[in-house]
Amino acid sequence: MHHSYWAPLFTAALLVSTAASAYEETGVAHGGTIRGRVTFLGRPPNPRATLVTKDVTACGKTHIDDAFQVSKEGGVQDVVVYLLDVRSGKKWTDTVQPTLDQKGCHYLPHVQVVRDHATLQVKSSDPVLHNVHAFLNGSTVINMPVPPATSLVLRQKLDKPGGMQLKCDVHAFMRGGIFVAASPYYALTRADGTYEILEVPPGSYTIVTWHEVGGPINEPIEVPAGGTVTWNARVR
Ligand SMILES: [Cu+2]
Repeated sequence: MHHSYWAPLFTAALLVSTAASAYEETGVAHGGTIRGRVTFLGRPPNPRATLVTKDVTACGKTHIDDAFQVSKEGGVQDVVVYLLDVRSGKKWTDTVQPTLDQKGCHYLPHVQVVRDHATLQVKSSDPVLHNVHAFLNGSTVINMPVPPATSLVLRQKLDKPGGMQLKCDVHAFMRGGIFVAASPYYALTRADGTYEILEVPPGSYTIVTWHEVGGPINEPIEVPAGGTVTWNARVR
């Protein structure tokens, strides 16, 4: 019988696709909102200046450390606030072709969130060699030299969810971050540290922060149907 021969194969394929469990856009009824503000815990550090000894024409003579962007009122910019393990809900609204540029020996944007399985376009606006060295939990996941050719666009598929720290091996002071999101339930804090996550299916979640050097924070949160919940965090 053909059926009994093929059935185990189909079952195996089904198990594999279930285990991968990609995010599903199902729509949301009576979604809730999470909003709040991330502030610096304690006294914000004075931005460190590094003396540049190489490629000064492109990089400038000093490089101001841009890991922590803290506003006068203590708000921290570029913190990713996200919900853990959300399998279905609202539609993705992120850009399909995220870009990482290298300009004046800075990664631009300094921190960005991209959707899982997106293809990152890597380019350089500088006349010097750069390198995109990305670490996820301390391990190298990308190590890509970027030659000084402004028309060149390199492509890198991103398929490991989580926050990656970026570092240029040519200019050790060049740092940045890319967060690969497994669901669209994330926000990147604004200059004043505020953020909001919309259209959350009502229920219990774990809310998490990721910052290129600070945190992380991890807490339970309850999102009411059609309502708003405030969640503030302090990072350092
Ligand atoms: Cu560089």
